[in-house]
Amino acid sequence: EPLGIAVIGTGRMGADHVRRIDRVINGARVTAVVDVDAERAKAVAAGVDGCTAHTDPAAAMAAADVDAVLIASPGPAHEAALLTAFEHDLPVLCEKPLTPDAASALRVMEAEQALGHRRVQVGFMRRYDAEYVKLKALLSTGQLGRPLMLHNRHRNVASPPFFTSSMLISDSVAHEVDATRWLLGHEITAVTVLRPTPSSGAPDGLRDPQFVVLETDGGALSDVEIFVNCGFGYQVQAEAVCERGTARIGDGHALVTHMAGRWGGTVAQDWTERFAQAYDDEVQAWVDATRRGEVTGPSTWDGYAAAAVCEAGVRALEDGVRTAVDLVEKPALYR
Ligand code: NAD
Ligand code: ISE
Repeated sequence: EPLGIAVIGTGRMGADHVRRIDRVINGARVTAVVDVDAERAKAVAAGVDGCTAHTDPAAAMAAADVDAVLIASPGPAHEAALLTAFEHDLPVLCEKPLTPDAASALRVMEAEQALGHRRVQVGFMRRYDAEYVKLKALLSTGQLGRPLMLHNRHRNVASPPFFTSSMLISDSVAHEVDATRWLLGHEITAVTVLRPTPSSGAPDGLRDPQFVVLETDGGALSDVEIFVNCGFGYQVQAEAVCERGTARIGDGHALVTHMAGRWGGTVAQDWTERFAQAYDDEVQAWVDATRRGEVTGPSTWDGYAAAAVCEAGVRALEDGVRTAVDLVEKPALYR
């Protein structure tokens, strides 16, 4: 029997995950979709055999053919959907961010602990990207020595109209926060945000780009250039500088052409293109683990830690000073 999944939120990511579950991955089918926009939910459901459309997440989660939940609504709606999923003791794949701030992430972590078992995989899909996986594997061998610094670049073509200066941190740099914690195996202890004069290509009032410096409890530094209106493409790069060498990913050199006196290649235009394989592998890994009765991948603890670092980052952006990150002690469930 394939796993019956309810997808909550059928916007850009949600609709793409519905397509992925329906056509790309094995062992699951979409049995329900939910959106506050009833017409959008109906339109997406119409394309999938046996899929019902809802406007209330609770109604979908109560349906007999729903075994698991994929949350792809906006971040502020995640907490309510997660708590409802816990009431039904359903496994969840929750798009990043787990929740928009540390207090709400803590409430989710406490509710999961009250269940007594892990139920959540957080959608930090870079952990499934082939290049990131290679970098992590190389660092783990110890051949390069201890990582000293990580340099990250994260560029989007253009930000959506609702994007605020703090979202550059909480929505975008959230990925580098998780990637840094995962690649280095360190917790982040402090955040500084430097703010160059905004690009004239950014919407009025948006602090874009920003330069973020993360300090870790292992004594490493991770810096992030976040530039969400770079205009030319979607680029995510990372370079680890270690005691005996460096390793770098994201140059996009898979195909290089030479023609008419020039050489070059193409730049991806958005995340659905750059991370297509990562999303497919992420959702397949979640379905496979769920069918085995296991929970793998980024945990609620990882979602909470990222939320706490991003919250400190937003304060650092506003105040212009280095801001320490205060994490609660890691609960036994996540050790
Ligand atoms: P979107 O605005 O395109 O879609 C969100 C959808 O959710 C809309 O259709 C909206 O009507 C619906 N919605 C709003 N409130 C709801 C609620 N309470 N219950 C049900 N539906 C609700 O946004 P998106 O770009 O698809 O982002 C969705 C999530 O995916 C966010 O958490 C975002 O951070 C995340 N995301 C992740 C990646 C990634 O690379 N992993 C990329 C983009 C977005
Ligand atoms: C978006 O929500 C994502 O998660 C993308 O991966 C990221 O590149 C973008 O900046 C975010 O807004």
